Amino acid sequence: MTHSKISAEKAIALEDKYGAHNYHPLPVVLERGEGVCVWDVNGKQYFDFLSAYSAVNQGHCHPKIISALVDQAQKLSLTSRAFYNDSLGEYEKFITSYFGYDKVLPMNTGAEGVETALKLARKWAYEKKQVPENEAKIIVCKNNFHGRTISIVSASNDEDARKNFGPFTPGILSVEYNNASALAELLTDKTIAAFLIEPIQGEAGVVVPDEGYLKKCYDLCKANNVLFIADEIQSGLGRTGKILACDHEGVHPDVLILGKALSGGTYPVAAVLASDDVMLCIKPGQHGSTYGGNPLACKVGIAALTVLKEEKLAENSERLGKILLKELQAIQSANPEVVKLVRGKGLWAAMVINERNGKTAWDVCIELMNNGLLAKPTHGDTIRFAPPLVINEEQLMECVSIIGKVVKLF
Ligand code: IF1
Repeated sequence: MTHSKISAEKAIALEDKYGAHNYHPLPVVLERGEGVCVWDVNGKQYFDFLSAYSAVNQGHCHPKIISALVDQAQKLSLTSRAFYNDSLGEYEKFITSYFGYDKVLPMNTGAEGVETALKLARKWAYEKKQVPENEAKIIVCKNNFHGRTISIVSASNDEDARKNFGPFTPGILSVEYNNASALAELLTDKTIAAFLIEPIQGEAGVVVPDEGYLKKCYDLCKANNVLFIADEIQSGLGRTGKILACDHEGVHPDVLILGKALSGGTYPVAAVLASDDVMLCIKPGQHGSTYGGNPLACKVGIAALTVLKEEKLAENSERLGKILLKELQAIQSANPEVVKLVRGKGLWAAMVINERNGKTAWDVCIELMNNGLLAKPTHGDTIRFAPPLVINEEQLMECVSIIGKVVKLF
């Protein structure tokens, strides 16, 4: 395998000089990915334990997804929705039967999917629930992460996400996560349109709610004629050991938002699924996007979802996720001064680091990188682990031993 021409230093310098400084990446410059692994410009191999924030659940450059992308790219990539095309209807039928919904509204990024769901909820509130115009409210959970647009950060309580981005979108209330009675109190307000929730909070640090919490919230929403909207952009598509995190509690969201691994990390593909009663509130000309539902996205989406089922990736996530959590718990109990706690579901875990002697979760991630494993901290002290769901037990155990070895260095 020939290595890239550009040096790591040069690549970093170019980004620093010509790119917005909206990220602080780990100092590693990647040039190739395959399955669970990525390689940097010097040919060093790493286990990818972030999976591009769960967009690469099917593994890097999955051959079936790539060939779907390449084949379609050589035929027809984009028509816009001004015209029909031969791929969209097939994809819409495929994905709606895959998840059990009447209709899908295809978008591109996750944030667009969330914004679409917010617009659908408001439209439904006015046209079906008879909420007085401009009075519809949407409840979100504290410590959520749903994307970076103005309306989405209006729903955030993260200072970094909000500071100096005001004024904010009105009509958004927040409720404590994992507290169904707090939600019940808010739901008595007849102007509530929807409750938007991450079944497991990703950015907050893989926060798994109590058993039964999701079902309680769903039932409360049903009892109050409020739409239950699940943002499964990160928790979905096998990550937690089921196809959807809501499946652990048998909850079928009124509105389901997908993204990230919906394309296996090859192309921005997002989707909002709902019943006719909700979806048909939006009429021609009231919502859309240039790339939404393009032929490339459709073919890639079908391939990515097919791989998920054919390769039983959710089942693999369930089985190996149990091993991962057990092993991380063993590392925690052997190093309580370094690791405060671990939590997770399926192949999605978080390790909260005790910051001491000036050493932080960032330093642990640098050491993990030096030892061939890539992960990144969130909110300072929490390291998220999310390998591609194609990982096998041998690779997982190799990664666990890297984590154990590195934790001992702190
Ligand atoms: C970044 C975080 C994760 C998401 C959920 C919607 C979106 C995301 C549950 C929006 C996106 C990404 C965004 C990316 C890093 C990553 C992230 F750190 F930002 F918060 F995963 F936790 N709902 N999450 O997780 O989807 O528009 O990005 O396609 O912005 O830094 P998107």
